Amino acid sequence: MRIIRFEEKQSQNPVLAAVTEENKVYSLPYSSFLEVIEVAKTKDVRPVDLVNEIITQSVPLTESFDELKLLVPVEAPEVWAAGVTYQKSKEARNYEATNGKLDATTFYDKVYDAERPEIFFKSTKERTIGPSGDLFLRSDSNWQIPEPELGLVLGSEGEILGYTIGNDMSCRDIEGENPLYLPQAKLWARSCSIGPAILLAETVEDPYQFEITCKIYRNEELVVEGSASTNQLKRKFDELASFLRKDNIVFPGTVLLTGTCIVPPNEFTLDDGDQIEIEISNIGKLINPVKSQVAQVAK
Ligand code: DO4
Ligand code: MG
Repeated sequence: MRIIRFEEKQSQNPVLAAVTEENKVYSLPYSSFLEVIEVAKTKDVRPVDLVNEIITQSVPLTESFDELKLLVPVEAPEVWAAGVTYQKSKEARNYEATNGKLDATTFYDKVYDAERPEIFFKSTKERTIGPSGDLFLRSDSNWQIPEPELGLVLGSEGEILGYTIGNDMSCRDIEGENPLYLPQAKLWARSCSIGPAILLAETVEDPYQFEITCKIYRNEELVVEGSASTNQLKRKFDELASFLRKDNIVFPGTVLLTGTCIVPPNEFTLDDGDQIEIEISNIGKLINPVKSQVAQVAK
């Protein structure tokens, strides 16, 4: 069972809805994903049971899922991200930090094996965009890529309420130049997208079996394609969430991205007009066009 938000055509108001496995869409009498969680808690039922009860008493929308103008499924007050949680990411970070001339152990090797994971601040509600929104390129970077990641939607205790898709856009040149530049390599306006749906946690049998694919199109031609599975993750999701929670405040609806396992070829950089498609099994496809602010000003 998935939860989405979409913009109602006439009123342009956001509507919360549930999407069944058959792709049928039912609007829900709540204003947000977090309200579903709250009401379920009050009634002492699982969120999926609450949603199923509503669905059995209502009719699906006449519009199909593909016709809806989707919004972020949750207005995450904060987005955090874990890094170097997959072998592939460790290799890519070592490449950019050493210009491909790795000859010693790096701090990326160390963090991959350390007890404490890398967790960094990625985005806020105001900087995060949803399905179909434009992702911006940074104007002072010449080497930018998407990072397709599974996102955990967390409650205030750091508990995993659901799963979504996230794009941790990154500047490999800034990150590789100096690790102290990480916040600038990761965080700028519209450098993070999430969506299109939240898959309720209690409906997922094994979160280490998600298949992730990423496709990048340029002038409608497929220029990058990669796939991976969450079974390649070095850590556990609860472990990542518990480190975020340690001595910290976790605002309900916070999204924790869990690291990238797909890296485009080293010679690739994103360009104005590219389209990024990230798909995760049972969650959906997060599609975003890419815009260079420099190219927009020059036009
Ligand atoms: O240390 C850099 C961040 C790595 C990252 O974002 C990832 O592995 O996904
Ligand atoms: Mg990342």
